[in-house]
This record gives sequence, C-alpha cells and structure tokens, in this order.
Amino acid sequence: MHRVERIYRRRIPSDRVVTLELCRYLCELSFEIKRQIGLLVNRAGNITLVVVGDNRGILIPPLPRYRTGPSRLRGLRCIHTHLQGEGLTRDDLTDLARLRLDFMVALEVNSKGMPGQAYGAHLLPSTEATELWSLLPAVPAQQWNLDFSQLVQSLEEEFTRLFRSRTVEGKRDRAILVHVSTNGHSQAEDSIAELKELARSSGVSILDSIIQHRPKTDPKFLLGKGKLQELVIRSLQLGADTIIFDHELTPAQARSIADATELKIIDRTQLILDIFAQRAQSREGKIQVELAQLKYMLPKLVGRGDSLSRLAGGIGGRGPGETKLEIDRRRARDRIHRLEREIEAIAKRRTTRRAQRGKKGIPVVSIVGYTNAGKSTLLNTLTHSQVLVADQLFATLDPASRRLRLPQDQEIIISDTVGLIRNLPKDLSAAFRATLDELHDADLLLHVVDISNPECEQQMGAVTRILEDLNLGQKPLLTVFNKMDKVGPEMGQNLSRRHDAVLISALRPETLTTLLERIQSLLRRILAESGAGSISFEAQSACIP
Ligand SMILES: Nc1nc2c(ncn2[C@@H]2O[C@H](COP(=O)(O)OP(=O)(O)OP(=O)(O)O)[C@@H](O)[C@H]2O)c(=O)[nH]1
Ligand SMILES: [Mg+2]
Repeated sequence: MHRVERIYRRRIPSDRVVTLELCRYLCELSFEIKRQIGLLVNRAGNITLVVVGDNRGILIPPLPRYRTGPSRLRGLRCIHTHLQGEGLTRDDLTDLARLRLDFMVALEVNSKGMPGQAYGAHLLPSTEATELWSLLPAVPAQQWNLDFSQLVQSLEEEFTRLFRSRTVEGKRDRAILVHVSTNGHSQAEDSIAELKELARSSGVSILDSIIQHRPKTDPKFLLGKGKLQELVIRSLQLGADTIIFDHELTPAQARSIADATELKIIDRTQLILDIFAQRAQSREGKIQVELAQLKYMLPKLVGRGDSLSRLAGGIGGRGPGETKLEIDRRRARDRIHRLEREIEAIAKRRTTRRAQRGKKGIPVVSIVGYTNAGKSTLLNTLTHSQVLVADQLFATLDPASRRLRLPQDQEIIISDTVGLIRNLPKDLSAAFRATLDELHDADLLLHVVDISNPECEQQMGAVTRILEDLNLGQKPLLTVFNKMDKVGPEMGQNLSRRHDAVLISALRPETLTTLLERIQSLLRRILAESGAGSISFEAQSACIP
C-alpha cells in the first residue's frame, strides 16, 4: 500500500499525457498485485486520485463537482493498467463520457510486468450524427508522443462552440425521458406520452425518450447496467443535462442513478411539483406547493451537498415564484413547521367563510376532472369569464368560482378546480386537501372528461378513485364528455350512452343546452331530497348561453 501512496508524489509535465517512468512504475506494481491501478491526473499534472481495482477493472468513485456543466471537460484524465492485453473497454469509454474526462488511457501490462501497448481515447464534440469519441491507434508505451496540452486546448474550444450553439435555446432543462416497463407495451407508451405532456408543461426541452422492458426493475438503478451506459452516452450526444424518470424514485435510487450518470435526476413527482411551483399564484397555493416540495425533498437531503447541488437550478430546484428551494435539512424542517401552521390558519378561515356561504343557500356545482380535460374552458363559456385556459397540464391551480343563472332563473355557484392526475403525488394531494375539501360543499359534481384522449377511460377511472379517496364517492355526479368536436359523432354518442354522460364541446356554447337542463333537473331532485325545499325554481326561461 505504501508503494501505491507514493504515486501521489509524482508530477507529469503539462504537455505529456503520462511519462514513461510512471508507466513503468504502474505496470510493475499492477503486475505484482495482479490488479488494475488507475490514476486521475489534473491539468497541472498532479495526481489527484489513485484507485486500485481488481484484475478486470477499476471503479472511479463519485468525483467532486468542479469545472462541470455540459460545455466543458472535467480537467482530469484517467490513466489505468490492463492486465489481459485488452484495449479500451465499453466501461472505460462510458467513464470517459460520463465523467467528461479529458482523456482516457489503458496501458497494457505485458507478461514481464513491463508497459506494452498504450490505448488512448478522447471525447469529440459530437452531435447525434457524429462519433462520440475518438480512439487513437494503439502504440507501444515508449513511443507515446502526443502533445497533450495542445489537444486539450483545441477540444475545449470545440466543446465551447458546440455548447454556445445549444444554449441559444435558452436556459431550459434539456432532458431525456425514461420509462422502465414491467407490463405491456401500450401501457408504457401511454404513460410516457403523459410524461412528455408533463415535461412540456414544465417548460423542459425534450431531446429523447427511452422505454426499457424488463421482467423486474433493477432495485438500485431501475434500468439495467447496459441501458444505463447507453443513456449516459445518448445524453452526451444530445447535450442532455437531465434525466426524467416516469416513476417515483426512492432517495437511494435517485442518488445511485445520479452518481452513476453524473446527470440531474428528476422523477415524475418532482416534475409535477415543479409545474405546480411555476403556476401557483395565490398565497395559499404557494404555501401548499412549497410545503409539498419540502416534504418530498426532506428524505433526499442526507447532509451531503453534492448530489443536491445538481438540482440547484431549473426543475427540482425551483420553488413557487421562481425562488430557489432551501436545501439545508434543518432549515427545511423549520420551514415545514411554519408552513403547516400557516395552512392551518388558512383552513380555519376557509371553514368560517364556507359556513357563511352555506347560510346563503345558493347551490354549488363543482367541476372536477383530469388535467387538460377542459374544465376551465367550460367555466368560461358558461359564465362568460376569462379564467386561464391553456393546452398544458395543470393550467389551473387556484380554483375560481362564478355565479351562473340557469335557464329557469335558478342561480348557482359554479367552481373550477385543480386538475387531477393518476398517481397524484402523495405529498401533493395532502397539501391540496384543503382546496379539494371545498368539493365537500358541492351539491353536484360535474366530471369533465376529454373524450378525444385515447386514454380517457383510464383517466375517468383515476378521477373516480381520487374522488373516492377524498370521501366524495357518494356525491351526486354528472359525467360530461367534452371535446366532442374532436371525435366522430357516432363514437361520441356511443360513449356517452354507455356512460350516461352529456356530450358537449366546451368551446361551443350551442352544445351546452342539454348540460344546463340536466344540471337544473338534477339539482332540483338533490335539493328536494336534502330537504332544502325553500329554494325556489321559478319557471322562467332564459336564453342561456
Ligand atoms: N377541440 C376542443 N378543445 C377544447 C375543448 N375544451 C377545451 N379545449 C382545449 O383543451 C385545452 C385545455 O383546456 P382547459 O380548459 O385549460 O382545461 P382544464 O381542464 O381546465 O385543464 P387544467 O386546468 O390544466 O387541469 C385548451 O387548449 C382548450 O382550448 C373542446 O370542446 N374542444
Ligand atoms: Mg383549468
């Protein structure tokens, strides 16, 4: 061991990859202990790390993050011995790419324990169509005469140029999406399609998406090792800095994958939280989102700054209103307590407000449904309002209520709500419980479904399950099939008959007459049954919409 440590005292002149004298020393030692030895050397020629492996490979531990970012090389090269005469392996080249090393050398130890052939490779500023690395022809170690400083300088220049052309698009996260499927193909496709929508809604630029089918997910990395290597290489080719998993990752998995890929790792829950963080407008919404984010991050904070510093900007590190999330464990706990107290106070005020409104006795109809179904559009068309509508997931975070006069002059309050999604993150549904609790006051729920979405039946199922979880399963509910203009008339009619739903297009007021009539007759029945007979329905006809 003493002799291994002595390696640290050496220095390599800055224009050389490695000296022959050091090659000899490494080969001799490697030969003796029958293990590979690897060095990481910085640009000044100092040896910063010595790793002793086994006879087939070395394992480079997570490196401190310095000089990183997709534009630049790491400022470190790896020189290591090979005992079986093999050239650079796939593992070696993946390390070169993953760690963005300046250079990778494999040094053959011959049968006499002396340096044999030297194999070198460096990265190329590649685009999708070009090679990722250049493998230099093997030469006997004695004849190695590469001008290292010049090589590194020209590589850096080319990388910087490539990076500039990529950052023209702005500071968005550049991501590859990953789904690991243990079920059928179509389910994986649908699921990743939704993940794409989520990523798009959070403003991520999506470079690629990958589905891996496995009988079982890998407990540590989710993906298999080969696929993970492919992912690293693919992300370097495309200039991706983020991997978004279509799964909820455990803190340990997120950390292992981040260490193995050196990329920012985000899961589906974090992505949803990020969209919420960007959208929250009201004070209450902001508190709820920040609380959910902190609760989600807390178990991931292990007191080691490194893996979290990857989250510093963009998704995963953004709090409500573009503030940066505090990532210190103790401060996170304090803040969680403070926010929880604030939410309690808000909930109390809300209960009082609700009690007051209850006294007025105006029936409440709440619109619920999967995100992007057209809930806000329906509210707008019915009440001539200007609530934000967008072809994005979770456009609405802060629900709005409006008054509406039904054809027979009955006045109701109609309210929009936050969209629902399958596998709603646990922390998020807890945080939004107060908002969703308002649904308990509704006399009638309108479940809006986007029938043009191929997944609409699964989405309906997800909404029904969430409503049951919220103890709203018994509430009177009218199913409303929206976006009829996007499907054939026959399909719309068949579907709506099968589910006893009203068929509408929220964009077209003339399609809403039946809906209003159904709301009116249902309310009449519901209120009569609940004994709220004092509310009168005057038989006047109004021209609505
Ligand atoms: N073609 C068509 N598009 C519609 C219809 N209704 C809504 N849309 C579109 O669907 C998209 C989503 O509408 P929103 O009203 O924002 O949906 P939402 O349910 O409130 O969505 P979140 O608030 O994000 O949960 C928008 O681009 C609307 O223009 C419809 O009847 N036909
Ligand atoms: Mg909406």
